[in-house]
Amino acid sequence: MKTLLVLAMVGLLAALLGERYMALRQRACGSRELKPKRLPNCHLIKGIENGAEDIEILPNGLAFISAGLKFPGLKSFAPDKRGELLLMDLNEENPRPIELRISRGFDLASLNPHGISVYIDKDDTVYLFVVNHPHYKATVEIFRFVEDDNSLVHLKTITHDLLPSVNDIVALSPDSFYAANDYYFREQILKFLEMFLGLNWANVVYYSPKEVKEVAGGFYFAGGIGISPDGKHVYVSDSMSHSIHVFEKHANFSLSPLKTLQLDSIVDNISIDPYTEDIWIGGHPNGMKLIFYDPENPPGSEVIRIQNILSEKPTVTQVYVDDGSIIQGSSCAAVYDGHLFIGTVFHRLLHCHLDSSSGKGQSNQN
Ligand SMILES: *[C@@H]1O[C@H](CO)[C@@H](O)[C@H](O)[C@H]1NC(C)=O
Ligand SMILES: CC(=O)N[C@H]1CO[C@H](CO)[C@@H](O)[C@@H]1O
Repeated sequence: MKTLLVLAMVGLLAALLGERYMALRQRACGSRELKPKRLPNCHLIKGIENGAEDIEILPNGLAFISAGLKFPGLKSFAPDKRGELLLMDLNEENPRPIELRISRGFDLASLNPHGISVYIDKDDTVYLFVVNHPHYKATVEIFRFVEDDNSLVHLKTITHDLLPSVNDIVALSPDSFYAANDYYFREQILKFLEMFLGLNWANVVYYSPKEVKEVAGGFYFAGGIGISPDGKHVYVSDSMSHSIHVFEKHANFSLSPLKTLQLDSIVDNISIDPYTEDIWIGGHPNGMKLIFYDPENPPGSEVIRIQNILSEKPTVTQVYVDDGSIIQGSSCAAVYDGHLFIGTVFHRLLHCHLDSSSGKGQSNQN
């Protein structure tokens, strides 16, 4: 009798795990076959060989890039090299990245930058906020950018119980921000369990020196966050439910959900064109290929543009698709003055010239 009971329980557990595994595959896969959709004028930027995970572009065309991310379970072509923060002047004909110098006192050897965000003060001081994973922990580093000598002065390191697994941030002032946690848990094993069981416990947290609070929750994996140019709306990408969530931002920094846009890709980082207000997203067409890296069958890249997200019928356009033969594992897409930059988790950075027709054709409503 006891044996029977144990067998029944093992069977039940196996069935449960099997079901969870199939559900995880469903979430991580994005089952589509990729039809490449390339742009005519693209080239890979020299000097970026192991990731350009996030890109932030200043109004004057200077771009910050976080490079060399190392993350448990993700490929790295240079596992022993520390991460870097790069600067690139997009006004140049052939922009080249240079490494930003970081002030003494900051533990450079443990730099492992992830999402980044910029805040520009009234007096034009530029603050660079960097999600960092020193020894795979999660911190937010705040730097002041000194343009005269392309350096960063480290101002502070922020850690908090409500910032267990920060992935991306939006800077709101010189010392406050929204942070997207991709997991609820801090420890790797519990994160794995959270992902495996498909718990939607990831959240968005508002941080300031005076107040720290959860402002949105219920995400499977909050992988990207962005704010509208007028500061009234906040966008969160939930990579594992393939959706973009739109929130209204209140004066007290609370967020109320407005709508959710369902897409067909593992949406990652969000970037917003300050002029058109279009939302640009780098996505992973197949998450399994990202996790189980095979150079013979690499993960592809996809760039999606959303126009008029607040309207009843937003226009969703697949602007660029590659099967991985050119660029692998796109994590972000940012535009500046007719140029599109496609960054990746561990691969390279692609620079494309957008002409007036690019991206406008073949829009598919979603
Ligand atoms: C924040 O402001 C919104 C809108 O005014 C309000 O509905 C909400 O209750 C406020 N939240 C807190 C925590 O004060
Ligand atoms: C800036 C940001 O949202 N970071 C995300 C960009 O892409 C990588 C790769 O998946 C994610 O891990 C980060 O979440």
